[in-house]
Amino acid sequence: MYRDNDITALRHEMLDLVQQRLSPVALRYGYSEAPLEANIKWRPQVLFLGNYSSGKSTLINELLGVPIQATGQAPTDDCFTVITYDEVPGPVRVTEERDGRFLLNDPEYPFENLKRHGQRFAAHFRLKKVNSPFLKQMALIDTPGMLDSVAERDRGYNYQEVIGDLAHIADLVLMLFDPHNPGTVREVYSSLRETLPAHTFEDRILFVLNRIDACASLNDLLRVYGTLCWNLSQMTGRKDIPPIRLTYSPRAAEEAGDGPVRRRPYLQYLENQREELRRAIQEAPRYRLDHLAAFIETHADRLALLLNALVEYRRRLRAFRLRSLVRALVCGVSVGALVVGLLTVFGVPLAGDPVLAGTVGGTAALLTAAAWGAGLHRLLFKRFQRKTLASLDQLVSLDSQTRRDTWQAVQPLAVDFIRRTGGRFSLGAARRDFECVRHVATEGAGEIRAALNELAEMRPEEPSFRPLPPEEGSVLPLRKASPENG
Ligand SMILES: Nc1nc2c(ncn2[C@@H]2O[C@H](COP(=O)(O)OP(=O)(O)OP(=O)(O)O)[C@@H](O)[C@H]2O)c(=O)[nH]1
Ligand SMILES: [Mg+2]
Repeated sequence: MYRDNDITALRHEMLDLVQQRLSPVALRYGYSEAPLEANIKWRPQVLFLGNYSSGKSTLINELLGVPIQATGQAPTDDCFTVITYDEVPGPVRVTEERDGRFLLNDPEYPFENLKRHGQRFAAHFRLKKVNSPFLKQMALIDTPGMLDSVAERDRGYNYQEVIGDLAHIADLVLMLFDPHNPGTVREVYSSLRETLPAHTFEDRILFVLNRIDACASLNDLLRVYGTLCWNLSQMTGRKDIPPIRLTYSPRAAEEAGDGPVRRRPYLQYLENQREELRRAIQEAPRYRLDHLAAFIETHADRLALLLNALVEYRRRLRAFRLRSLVRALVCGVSVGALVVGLLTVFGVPLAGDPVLAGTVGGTAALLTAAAWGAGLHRLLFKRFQRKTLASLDQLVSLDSQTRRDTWQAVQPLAVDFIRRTGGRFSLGAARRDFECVRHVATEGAGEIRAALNELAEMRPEEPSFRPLPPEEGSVLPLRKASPENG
């Protein structure tokens, strides 16, 4: 409980940091069109994927303690269902249901980006609120089972893109298989081969071989397990075999026959890893913290490098303008003096009249400077701009592979911003913004990692760090462990 409270408090502090320090800068310099926190501000999410009838909905019902999702042997449910918590007293039940249009348009939810999948998808997207204690810290997303026989157009929306978008914001992705289809379904192949690697990280995916009670014998199970491992290695391209949880639902198995253990004696030698799976799912809020920390580090680093380049560009532009002004003045004064000299040579009696000489020379100087500004300066500015944009890499130091990778992500944004503004942005403000995001990227990231380490050392039931006033200059209002907690 204490630990849960800490996890929630730390999550809010990290979100505040993104909202207050990173987002305004990101919006100001064209780094992002929407506030950065839009996709991460909601609760931790667990995405359930897998082939049809692999037992996704049965597992969800089991976790929640109520049969709120339809289950059945054939492909049963063709909807994406977001299941979230509702603080309503009484027996556990669905307390509210909303359709896809609501979910896609309400800014409280992080699904606005999915609007692009169109009306057909919206009709297959829905929200269920349930007052199950399991949902207090997270939301679950049930998905339509993956199939062999459909083409994208049969579904009416791009299924792979939808699960890609959902996987992108999920903290944990469960991929369920069953003995009838151990990695042999076409849509599973596409999602593991292409979609998931492009939208999430390997360590966020949990593989589950479910319904193992459906195997006829231990030999049969070993054959299924071997097939799944082989298929996974083909699909993921990994040399090692990822851990695969072996599970079954005792209740569904009981309903399917005359008792799984009696029917399948080998099951008594195998641990049903259902409980382990439940514990892994319950860790989703902690995974969310890791993901938020990585999110903050990545974006703070990128923004810092972007601003570093913009500040350097703006400094060079200021120097260029100064040089140009000096040239205009020197040129103006020279032309003014030349005009006075020439008029004197050609017999105009200016020497005796210093006021007239000054007026003529000054006017000539001013006209020359104005002509410089309107003509030559513009030409030179275009050249400066062209040369600087072509060699933008020289504005920042790229002394490590990490910085080179970061630069690759922000270089087009820097070019775009400079082109769009024509260099008309405040150097002072850019410097202040740079210092702000650099502070987050260094001190802030360090504080977050320290807090996460502290949290990782705590046992779930242990009372946690007590709120202390934030330290002077600290980025997060983070707390140190009190001495009693060790
Ligand atoms: N024997 C056995 N049957 C199971 C198990 N888990 C689920 N089932 C049954 O398998 C069938 C399919 O389960 P669902 O939970 O509907 O599967 P799903 O993955 O949600 O299927 P779709 O929604 O169609 O993709 C149902 O009849 C369940 O009762 C299990 O561990 N063992
Ligand atoms: Mg289902």
